[in-house]
Amino acid sequence: MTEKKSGFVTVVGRPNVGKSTFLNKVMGQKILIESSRPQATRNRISCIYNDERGQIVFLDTPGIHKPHHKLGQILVNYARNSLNDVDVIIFMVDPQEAGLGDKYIAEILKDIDTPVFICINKIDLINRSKLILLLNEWHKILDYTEIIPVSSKTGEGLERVIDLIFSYLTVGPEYYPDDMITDRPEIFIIAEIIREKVFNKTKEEVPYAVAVDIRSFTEKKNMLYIAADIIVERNSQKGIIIGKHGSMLKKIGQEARLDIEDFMGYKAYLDLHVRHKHDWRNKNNMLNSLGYEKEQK
Ligand SMILES: Nc1nc2c(ncn2[C@@H]2O[C@H](COP(=O)(O)OP(=O)(O)OP(=O)(O)O)[C@@H](O)[C@H]2O)c(=O)[nH]1
Ligand SMILES: [Mg+2]
Repeated sequence: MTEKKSGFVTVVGRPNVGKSTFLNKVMGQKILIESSRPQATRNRISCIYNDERGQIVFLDTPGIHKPHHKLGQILVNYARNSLNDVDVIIFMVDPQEAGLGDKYIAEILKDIDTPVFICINKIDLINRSKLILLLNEWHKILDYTEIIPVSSKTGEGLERVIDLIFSYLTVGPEYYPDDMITDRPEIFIIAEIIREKVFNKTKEEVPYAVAVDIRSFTEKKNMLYIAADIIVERNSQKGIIIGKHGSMLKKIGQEARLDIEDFMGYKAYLDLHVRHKHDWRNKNNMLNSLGYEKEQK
């Protein structure tokens, strides 16, 4: 029997280029929050991919952007720190001319020795001649190891990415049991499912002002009982999330429950409350208690 390979691969890029969608498609299962709005991902989350060749531990990261509050600074550091101690870096871009944000990330990557794969995502949205222009453009911007056009929507190019990653990995141990799909506990994923529904149903500042805190989680006779707080930054945001006669909160709850049942394979009962914690995104103690911890550089 040939020995199995293993390694770590981080996925970085500007917000909204499709990093989380890419990993959900690779995993064949929805684990990570996806949104048409930028800055959806707020943590570094491992997704553990296994096949007969071995194990790849992928890290999903928050989009790299110019931060405007303490939470933003923490998130950008999660992404930047993920560049250390990985075997391959996937730099994901969208199929537009490279902007300032892309060039900023490219500059950071120039100083790093790890192999960099540029994945041009969303190629389902462009034609071949545009793709050729983009390939030429990236060739001038960064001395990458591989460049791979992909569509995380259709799955095009994803197998090639996995094949190429394995070609850069060496024989190594299984870092996680092969039935584990993420390093995060179930309650973290459940909180993310609820946050995704709020994030995608609200507008302007509200999606960014929301965090989810699971208050209790019990399992009785094949049924899950989950109580969660949706935390907002300002009192006025409470009414927006609750909606007229509670209609918005009800919709959030219904959609989240279905996804939670899908993920957990159990029927679930979800009890949601909206609470106000003033300016939580700028307060260290609240950021810590919600699990957004400052990392050493
Ligand atoms: N057409 C098309 N849309 C895509 C593709 N991949 C992702 N998207 C869409 O792009 C948007 C952003 O996707 P996400 O996966 O949330 O992006 P992200 O890079 O994780 O964003 P942040 O977490 O904010 O950094 C969503 O609306 C996705 O449905 C693709 O290959 N084709
Ligand atoms: Mg994301």
